Amino acid sequence: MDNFAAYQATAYSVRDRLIDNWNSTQQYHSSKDPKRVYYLSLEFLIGRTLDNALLNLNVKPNYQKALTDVGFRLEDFIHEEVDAALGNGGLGRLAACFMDSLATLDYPAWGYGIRYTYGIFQQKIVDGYQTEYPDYWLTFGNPWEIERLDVTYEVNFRGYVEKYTDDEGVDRYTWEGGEKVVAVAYDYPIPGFGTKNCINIRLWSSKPKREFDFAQFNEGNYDKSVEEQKAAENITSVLYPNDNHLVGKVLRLKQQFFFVCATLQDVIRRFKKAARPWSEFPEQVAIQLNDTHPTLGIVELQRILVDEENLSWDEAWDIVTKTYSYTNHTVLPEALEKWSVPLIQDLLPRHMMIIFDINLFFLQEVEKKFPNDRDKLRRMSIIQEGNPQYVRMAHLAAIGSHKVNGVAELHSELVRTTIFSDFVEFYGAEKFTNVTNGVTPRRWLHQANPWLSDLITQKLGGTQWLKDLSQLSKIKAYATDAAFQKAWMETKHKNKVRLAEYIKQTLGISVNTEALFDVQCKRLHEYKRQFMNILGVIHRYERLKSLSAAERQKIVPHVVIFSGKAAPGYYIAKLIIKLINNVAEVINQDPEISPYLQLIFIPNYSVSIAEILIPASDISQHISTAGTEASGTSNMKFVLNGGLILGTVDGANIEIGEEVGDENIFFFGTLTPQVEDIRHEQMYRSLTLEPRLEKVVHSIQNNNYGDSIIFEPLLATLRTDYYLLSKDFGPYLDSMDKVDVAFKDRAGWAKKSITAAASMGKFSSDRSIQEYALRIWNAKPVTVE
Ligand code: 26W
Repeated sequence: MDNFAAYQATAYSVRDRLIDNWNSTQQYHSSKDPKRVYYLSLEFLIGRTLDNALLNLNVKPNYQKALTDVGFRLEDFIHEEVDAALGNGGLGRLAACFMDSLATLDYPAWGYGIRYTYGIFQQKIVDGYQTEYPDYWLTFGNPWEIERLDVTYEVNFRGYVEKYTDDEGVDRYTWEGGEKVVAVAYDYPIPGFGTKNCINIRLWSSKPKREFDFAQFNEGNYDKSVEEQKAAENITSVLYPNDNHLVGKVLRLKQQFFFVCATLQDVIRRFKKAARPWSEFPEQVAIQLNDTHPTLGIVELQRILVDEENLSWDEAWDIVTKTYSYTNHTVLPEALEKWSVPLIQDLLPRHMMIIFDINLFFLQEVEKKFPNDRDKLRRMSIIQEGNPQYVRMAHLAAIGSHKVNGVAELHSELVRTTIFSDFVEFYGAEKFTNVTNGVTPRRWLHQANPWLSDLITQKLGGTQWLKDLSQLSKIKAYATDAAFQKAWMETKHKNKVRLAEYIKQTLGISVNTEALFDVQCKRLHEYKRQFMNILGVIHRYERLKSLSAAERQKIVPHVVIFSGKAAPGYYIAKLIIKLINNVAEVINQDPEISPYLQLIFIPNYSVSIAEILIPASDISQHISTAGTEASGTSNMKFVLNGGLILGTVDGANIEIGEEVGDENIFFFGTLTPQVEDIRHEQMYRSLTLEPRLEKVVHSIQNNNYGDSIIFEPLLATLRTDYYLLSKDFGPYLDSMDKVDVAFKDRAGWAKKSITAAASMGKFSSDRSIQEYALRIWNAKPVTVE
């Protein structure tokens, strides 16, 4: 039996245990019929399951022993599992962390999403450039899903609307005709840590209604006979690889409707098992929209209640708005979803009518409250006027929900004061709230960093901290204890060695594990400023070159590591990857400098790579232009693993700073309120670059890092410098120097690392989920007996 077979055998055995708990949980919930929480997300970035399931079920040692008895080692084959990578980045991974917390905290919750045949593309680097390959993750089957051929629903597209008058003389509409496809459920059991509760992520896959058009086939039209089948399967084929950038493709809109339509039928079927009146629906059901992507669910529920269940418009709308709540994850204008009216009209004619009605009734209320303010009506309308008109999904989501939340304090404030300022005035401030993101300590410490997890468990005398992360603060008492510092830094070193082995294996480069490991891994985006980081690396390299051998000895050696994918159509982001790789080529082949500086781009960033990278970092960079990164969640994972942050005053960095204390985080850069003013200034005078930046740019233009002509479009972005690289470059380099000074003091660094990690209790996703449950869902835990 080879490693892959051993993995599969183990996985199928663990799957049986999961299914046991999952069945008990479902039965228990059915008997109690509590209020359910439904988390609707177009993305779930789960990663691997085997290790996570073994740890959450608390059976890892038993499995290890049993495997040893038959001549296998778990560590040898655990990496055989392919990641479930059904997400782009932060939003998708947050959904996965939330499912772990919902299960662990005993909530009767469901995740709903799409079972994409192809997850996020695989990235390979060819000649320094990103190239994309399909992520066909289901080739060898998937032990972690249960195909539910017994759970299927029809989903309709196109067709037409018919009007009739009901017995009470009310105008009613029905959606007729159209093209039907079938949604098939695939269930993913999600075990809680230290509980029997095992919840479910239900992912939908599209299938044709009829496998085959026999009439066409018999007439010899073989292509035509399978056309319908292919079109139906296409809907759930591929995850759209754009993060924080809208690309308005029809197929994406089809995915969104397909998903919410199947989900609502499933939710309503469960609700109808008990013969409750519709008015009780919001007491039994809370639906959370993970960004605007599932917003059509608001319209679809209204349609079902009015057209199919014959409720009055007002009764229905009351139920809808009490049921839904919406999380905003970005205020970047290019990421706010808009769909053209003709497109929706064609695909979902009845829904387009309902959106117009929702808008009409809403604007009537606005007009009542703020009479004669045409401009306000125009700004607040769901419909953006123009040719064509557009539907603003964020407005629809906010109007159709009882709560709207941002994902970190600063971001929620920006939500209130920028994109929804008129809405705050209209609804009152209470509708707009904050729930700061969190991460699950089970995956991001216990699983990813077993050495550190064991050390903490030893010190705290048990694993209770994994269910109550605030208990971590007890290790602050040992922050200056020399023996504890030593043990702590030894785990960091082991993790650096583990990462170095991975780098050696995949890239053939040996990195210096005594160096400071400086990591930036996240989606490539101009607002995240990987460009500023690589320009800083060039600056460091050229300064090292200018030093004498003796002077170099005093410099803290750095291993700089980048990882991340660029959206395939995002040209500038792809150029940044190319520049990083070109610079790496020069630095790593310079034997004079390599002892002091190495530069690594790890291809194909994924959850599994993050699990190796994060525990190994000394410093990680979270350097977005202030006001652009809604929260960030990897920042939390790094600090939880004893890494420190070099970051801007943005997103959750700010709250991390509040918890760990100013001396344990390296902040720099322009503050949010100044960003707009600086942009404005920069528009009216031609920009002179910060001198050290200017020098670096010249060096690139002098072809020191390959033929510079390919980088022209990238360098040109510095002329308008929308993301303020030039403004922040000096302070950025200066705080990097402060990092180096701090790193030289080994005991001082250990103290910072321990204190910072011990201060991270707030950033457990358990805390986030408890806030949602209490303040948004009004849902209570149910202990499965
Ligand atoms: C329609 C195109 C599109 C696709 C994805 C627009 C926006 C998105 C996501 C909302 C982008 C995203 O993942 N946002 C990230 O959400 C994380 C979880 O809240 C935050 O931590 C990140 O700061 C935010 O960028």
